Amino acid sequence: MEIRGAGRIARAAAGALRDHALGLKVSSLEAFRHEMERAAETLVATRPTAVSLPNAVHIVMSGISGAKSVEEARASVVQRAEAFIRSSQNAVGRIAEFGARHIRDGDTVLTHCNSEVALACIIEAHRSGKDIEVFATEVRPRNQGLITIRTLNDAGIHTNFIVDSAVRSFINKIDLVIVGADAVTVNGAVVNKIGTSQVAHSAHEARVNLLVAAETYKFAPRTVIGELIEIEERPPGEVLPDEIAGALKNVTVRNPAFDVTPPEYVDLIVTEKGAIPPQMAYVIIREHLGWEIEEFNKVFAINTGHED
Ligand code: RI2
Repeated sequence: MEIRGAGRIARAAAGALRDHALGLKVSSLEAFRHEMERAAETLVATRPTAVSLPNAVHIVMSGISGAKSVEEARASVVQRAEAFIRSSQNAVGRIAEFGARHIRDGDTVLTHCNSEVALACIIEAHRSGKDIEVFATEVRPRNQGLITIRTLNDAGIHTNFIVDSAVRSFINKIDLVIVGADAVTVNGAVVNKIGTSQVAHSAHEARVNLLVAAETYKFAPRTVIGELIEIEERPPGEVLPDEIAGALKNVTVRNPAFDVTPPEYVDLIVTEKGAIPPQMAYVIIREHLGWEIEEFNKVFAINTGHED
């Protein structure tokens, strides 16, 4: 939780692999591959939901198998990691540009949690001279809304800070909801911070459009073969102090960190390749993430132990 936001997590993982590759003192290619794979597994295991993390690791590691020497493998990791970090930063800029076009002068925008790329859209709209107002939620239990309101405050954008349960009370004042994503599945469902699906439900009921700002590496390739996104459940102490919960013998505190918003509640997903309806998520996975169906089969074979 020291690094927050699916994009920053992905960039941090790419940077960690690069640094690890640069520091590895091994003589055989086999040992280099083994050490890098171990590092990749450690990184992927840190957060189960944000698919940007395994996607970034996959992109950085994908040159190792074809390398003929340690130096070639090392150079490939470094080059791919740096290219990923650069393209990830560029993606935020492009999405901000595309997303801002959907925000009109005079709009009131609601956002939930702290998404670098959703905020970039809002800040870009403000920067281009549009007069906008924002409602930002608190985001229990980790209060990421505080980071959001500080960023918006520093950008000079008038912001209303509300508790999560107040969304429906204010939804009729809202023109557009913009959120980020930790993962987008092949059917266009959006996995994002817990509470997003309630926000989306309120917006849908009130006929308020919901826009998701998500880089293409947040789309989840393995959902094509039916794999589900694991929802991280965090320690109950984040919700209720252990000394209080411990005294309540019949109470269980549950703390899922993410939820799933169905595609019917999503109007548009803005990626760096352009804005798409959620139904087009498969095209992003197939054409922009570079995952071939053979690769799904390979992953599937590893997971099940079957060869076909
Ligand atoms: P960006 C965050 O997860 C939030 O759920 C946010 O909406 C999403 O990642 C995308 O964030 P966490 O890391 O990549 O706070 O747009 O658990 O910054």
